[in-house]
Amino acid sequence: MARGLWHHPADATKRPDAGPDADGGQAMADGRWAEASDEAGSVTMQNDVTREPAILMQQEGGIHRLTLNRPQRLNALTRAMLSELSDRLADIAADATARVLVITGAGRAFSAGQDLTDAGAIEDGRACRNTVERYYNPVIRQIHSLDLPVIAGVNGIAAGAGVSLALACDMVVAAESAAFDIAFARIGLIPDAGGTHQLQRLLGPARAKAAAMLGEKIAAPAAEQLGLIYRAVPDQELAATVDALAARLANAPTKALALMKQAFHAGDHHSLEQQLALEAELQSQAADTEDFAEGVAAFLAKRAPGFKGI
Ligand code: T3D
Repeated sequence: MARGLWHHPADATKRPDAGPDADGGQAMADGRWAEASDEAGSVTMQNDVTREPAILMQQEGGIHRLTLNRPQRLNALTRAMLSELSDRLADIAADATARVLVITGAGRAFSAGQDLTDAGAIEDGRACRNTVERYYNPVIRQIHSLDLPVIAGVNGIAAGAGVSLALACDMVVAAESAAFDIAFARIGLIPDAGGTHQLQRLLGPARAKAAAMLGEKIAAPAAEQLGLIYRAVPDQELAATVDALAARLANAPTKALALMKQAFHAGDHHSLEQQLALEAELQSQAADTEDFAEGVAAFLAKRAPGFKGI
């Protein structure tokens, strides 16, 4: 695996326009992030005393990496961060060279979910609806519809919407010491950002309802056993495991993977007949790619394929 993708966030490539001076933000003395919102609830990107962006973006060899970067708050999600995340996801969607995306967290957490101090985000039902509809749902839809595989590298605790964010990804690999904290009930909310959808689909309704209603914290090894995530690995192996997966996927037939993703998502609500029809359509698209021609040619020539993602 090429170096760099698991470097300390401070090493990451930074957008020159993401700093506090670029958007009028104010660093707060205690290191928290300041935010500014207009009457309609829109939020401008701000910064903290580290003067780093809330979302770090790195790219190398078709592998994109987004790091939630607010470790002093366990990467709790503000509307500013979600806006930034949405912008970065749009950048990746527009990048024809992108082959795989890794999402992870800086510090000891993946994400503690909604920042409960984000003024204006959760005051009442109206604010919550606005936060969910304008900030969370677009990000979940973007990950869902991204035409490439998305890996969540869950480096530590994921709580509330942090769980939903991880589960929106195509493959979740977690450090063994990480946990998935279905925290919503503890503060009187329901799982959102696709949480009810993913938990029910992955755990089954009986287990999902109990986990949500009891506010269970599911340790990563148990999450793997339950089928909630792909793999739990020893903490010291997380970086290498995610890097190896990303490298492998970056050399895979990306278009076929994107079509698979589409088929699996549709399979959530399709009958067998609908799914058979969809598979026929998507297979015809896969068969028209250069990578399919390369895959067959490589097989017949008894050599490794060189997929280009086209
Ligand atoms: O509008 C909407 O509907 C919004 C959408 C909501 C979806 C949600 O995500 S609701 C769920 C929100 N999340 C939570 O309720 C989890 C809250 N956090 C925790 O329960 C615990 O922090 C953890 C179990 C995640 C970790 O515990 P621990 O003991 O390892 O760490 P800690 O000491 O609690 O947290 C460290 C710091 O992070 C601490 O700050 P301090 O005291 O050092 O200044 C803590 O306040 C801060 N922090 C942790 N989570 C959040 C947070 N600050 C703001 N918001 C948080 N969610």
